[in-house]
Amino acid sequence: MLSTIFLLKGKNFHDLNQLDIYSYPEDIVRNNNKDFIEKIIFGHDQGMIREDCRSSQTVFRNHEINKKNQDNFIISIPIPQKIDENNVYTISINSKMIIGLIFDEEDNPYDFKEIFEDLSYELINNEKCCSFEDELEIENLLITLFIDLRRYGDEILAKYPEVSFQPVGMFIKVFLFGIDESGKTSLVRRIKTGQFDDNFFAPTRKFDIKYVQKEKDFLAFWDIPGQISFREKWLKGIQDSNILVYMIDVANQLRFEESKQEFWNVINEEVTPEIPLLILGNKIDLINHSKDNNQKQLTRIETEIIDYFEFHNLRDREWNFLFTSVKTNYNIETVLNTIFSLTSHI
Ligand SMILES: Nc1nc2c(ncn2[C@@H]2O[C@H](COP(=O)(O)OP(=O)(O)O)[C@@H](O)[C@H]2O)c(=O)[nH]1
Ligand SMILES: [Mg+2]
Repeated sequence: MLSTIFLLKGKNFHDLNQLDIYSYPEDIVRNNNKDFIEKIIFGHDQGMIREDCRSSQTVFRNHEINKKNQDNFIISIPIPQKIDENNVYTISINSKMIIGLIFDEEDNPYDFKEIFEDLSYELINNEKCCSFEDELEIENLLITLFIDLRRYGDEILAKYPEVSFQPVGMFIKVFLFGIDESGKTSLVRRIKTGQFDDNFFAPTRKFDIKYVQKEKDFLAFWDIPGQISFREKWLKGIQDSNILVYMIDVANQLRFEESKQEFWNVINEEVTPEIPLLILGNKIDLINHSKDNNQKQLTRIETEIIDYFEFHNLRDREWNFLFTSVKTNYNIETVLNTIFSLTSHI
């Protein structure tokens, strides 16, 4: 599985201190030493894999720059390298920048050759989504590439070859959305690890795709970050989802209006009504209810929420509502069962 994407950019590749390094979602500077970066640059310089060289005097040639066509970025053939435990696959752009992928050890980078070349070319030259001058643009480029490559790896490479040998269960892509603080990241964590932590800090800036295996079936949770700048990219991911899961913090009525807007913005963007929807009213533990009228009260709140959010305006889409508490584990197993039953046709 693709674990990290990075970009190296610098006027002078001799001087690692002057190199701008971007990476997602792991910080490669923290996890790897200077050696790692040097080996990557050396690999490109020589056009071959050289594991043993640690020379800091390697020259990064500019032979690929096409002076006549400054507009088009020239993308080199990807170079695979095994550096320490890392399975690295890199392309250079105009011989001035390097974009690299780090895979798990068992992956074969050649499986990604065409898609890596094509996507990079498409984004950089056809869509011209990045001039490499602006940090946010670079970050967005890396995120887009990461998401698309990872999806390719998970859905095309991982899914199909295995089927013929050992039939696996379903691969379900869950598109999880809702305003921040509703408990999305906590839910995925609860499902994955069984844990809940009030003080768990989940950065919202970075995208998050978490994989959960339930017996033979495989769930990929796309937990969308709230930041406006990343949203567009994420919304592209809706189209091939198998189920949408929308989460509301039922204890925070002050944000109901905002949450409702978020819901309809996403739903109106999403044009395929075949994708079922599961609505979760989370943090039900925070709403006081006496034991006696528990069920009655829940039904009343459910009706109020459905009215307020106008879920009855959902026309053709199959949908379901559940109260949850990620904190007390209330209905979490039911969430999984409902996801399976709503997607059982795939
Ligand atoms: N009381 C209560 N708190 C919750 C529940 N689920 C999540 N939280 C808390 O709500 C906050 C936001 O959760 P988080 O998962 O980061 O929300 P996200 O922004 O939607 O991903 C965190 O402090 C969680 O501990 C729940 O069911 N009950
Ligand atoms: Mg979150």
